[in-house]
Amino acid sequence: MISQSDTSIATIIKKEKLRQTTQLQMIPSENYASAAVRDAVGSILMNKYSEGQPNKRYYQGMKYVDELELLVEQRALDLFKLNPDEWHVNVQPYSGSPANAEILMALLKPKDKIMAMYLTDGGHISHGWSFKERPLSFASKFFTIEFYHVDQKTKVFDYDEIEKQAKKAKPNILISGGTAYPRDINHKKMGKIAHSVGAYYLADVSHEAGLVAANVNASPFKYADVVMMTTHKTLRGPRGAMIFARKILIEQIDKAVFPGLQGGPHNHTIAGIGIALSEAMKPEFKIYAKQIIKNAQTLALELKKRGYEIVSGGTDKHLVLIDLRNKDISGKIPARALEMANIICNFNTVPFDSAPPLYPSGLRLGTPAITTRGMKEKEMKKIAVWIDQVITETLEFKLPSDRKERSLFVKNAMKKLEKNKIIKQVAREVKQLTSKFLIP
Ligand code: DSN
Repeated sequence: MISQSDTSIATIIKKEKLRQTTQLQMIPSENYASAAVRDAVGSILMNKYSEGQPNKRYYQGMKYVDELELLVEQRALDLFKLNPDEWHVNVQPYSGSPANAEILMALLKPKDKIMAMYLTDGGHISHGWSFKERPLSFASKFFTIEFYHVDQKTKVFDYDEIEKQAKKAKPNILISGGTAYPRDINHKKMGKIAHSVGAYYLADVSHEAGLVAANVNASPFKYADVVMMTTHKTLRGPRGAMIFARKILIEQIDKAVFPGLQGGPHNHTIAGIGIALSEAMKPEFKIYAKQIIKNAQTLALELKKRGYEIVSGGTDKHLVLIDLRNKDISGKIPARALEMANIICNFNTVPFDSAPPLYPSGLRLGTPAITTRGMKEKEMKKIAVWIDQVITETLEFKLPSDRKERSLFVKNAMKKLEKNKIIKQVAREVKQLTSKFLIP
């Protein structure tokens, strides 16, 4: 028992548990895994090394871990209704960024070209981000990157434009997916574009994995060569990832995972993934996934009614991106003020954002975790009112144009906002609401 063996760590865990219980967790990539998933991740499976693939290992003592990994692979294929003659899955990746690096290492040669979603249009760092010419990810360091963009007006992808760009750029791989694109992706078109220029199509559905599993977001499997997903977001499992690949590619993928970029698989995590996959097969999960979307759409609509600009005008999934440029404020101070009010979200860049990533113009909100607690449209309406009340209190704090003054300015603004009576009142009301909705 940690509470007896290490009171320092036990106390931190207790405090974090209280925080997760009493605040609204609205970061779209976060969720609450079930107690069964957490049991598996804390189990004795973590004691075992198992480099290699089931029945092809470099260690002895593999009988039960082989059985486990084969079972979890089978569940992954079953959940997404995949034919094992066409698809295989590797359940060993430690998380999303390593999984993406593994896919690139498997399928590309150094300097080959990746075409991916631009970061501020909702893309992901691991698809090849550079900042001020400095490569910030494995992908941008070793490959050539070309980005595609959302339409300037609709903030939605224009697939005809992507096609034209792909014809010119001739990428070796086309990637969709990321962290902040609120719309469903047209995988059919993306697959067609990729294959018309001889590229692989990688669908990174990390964010919407649970929504795809429940059939409420588009499935990429018919059109993609490789599908990557993390397991801890809408899929509600432990932190980890899975790479699904067409049979012809799986040997390269497996080799890139081990020995390419990883050592021993985290067997305890694989067991947790297996439990999450079986939970996602239940009818209740489909209801949950539908409610995630209804909640996000209600939230978007209620915020829109209050004068907030919602990127792309709404959402098809679990996330809502507010563009605060019409309020002339950065997302940084509102995100911190919302934390004071017990609402946890994150500041985020928005399409065509000229502000720097540390002081971007948006706020990103998500509904997976609060939907797990059982909240519905009624609560979303309340939450939208609170978010509006808190952001309104921050409107006077416009960031100074001199970048060097910004950090001190934010510090001083937060000192003032700490005493704000409306924010304190919202914090109390949020606490009251959260006390009625248990966490697993
Ligand atoms: N950091 C995750 C997110 O918040 O979307 C993606 O890697």
